[in-house]
Amino acid sequence: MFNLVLFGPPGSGKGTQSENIIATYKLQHISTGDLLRSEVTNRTTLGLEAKKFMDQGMLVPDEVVIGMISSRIDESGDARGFVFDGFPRTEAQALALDKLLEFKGTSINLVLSLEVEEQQLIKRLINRGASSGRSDDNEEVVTKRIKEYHAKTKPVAGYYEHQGKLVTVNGEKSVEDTFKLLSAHIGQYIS
Ligand code: B4P
Repeated sequence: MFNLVLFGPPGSGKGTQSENIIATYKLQHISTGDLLRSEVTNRTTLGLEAKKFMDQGMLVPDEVVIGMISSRIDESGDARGFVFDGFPRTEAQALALDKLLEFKGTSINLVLSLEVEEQQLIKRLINRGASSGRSDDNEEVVTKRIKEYHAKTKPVAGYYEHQGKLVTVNGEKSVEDTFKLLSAHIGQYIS
């Protein structure tokens, strides 16, 4: 199996690049953002709880997200590998993911961290908010999401750097050029 974490701040292109990666390398996509938005749309108990945090630009509590990921991995059957998009976002989530994968006899192979300058992130997310109507893509909430990223998510990069798995990639190029940069690293593991 090949397991990849796509890491980076809100708006760095994790979701965008995941689409290209899963199509090219036939991996399963696990996006906590998409899973949470689906729970919100279906008005489940989990979704109604998560919405309160998402609308304020805060991370959803670890226990909620970890439980959701555990079920998603269990449902995956015989996967060639996973792309984890937007997960883990805290050190507690990173530890839980290592344990869940160990239980399946596998582990994270590579963490690709998309680097994008802050003003560019804000611009991209506000642009998306204007067309998608996503409740967490307005200037006030985006600023909070970036603050939450620096406080809770950025330290996760250190966790993987310590394991020798972290590689940083320039995420400011076009979608196509960024994909080429990511592929150069993924291609060292699978074709
Ligand atoms: P997510 O849904 O994970 O996503 P994101 O951070 O908004 O953005 P992403 O990096 O995927 O950017 P995208 O490709 O879409 O999180 C939303 C919320 O869910 C969080 O704030 C949190 O509340 C909650 N949540 C999710 N996971 C959680 C977890 N594990 N624990 C706790 N809470 C969790 O790109 C953004 C925009 O940029 C798009 O419009 C795209 O078209 C554009 N773009 C992308 N690449 C570009 C490029 N190269 N050039 C120009 N524009 C580009």
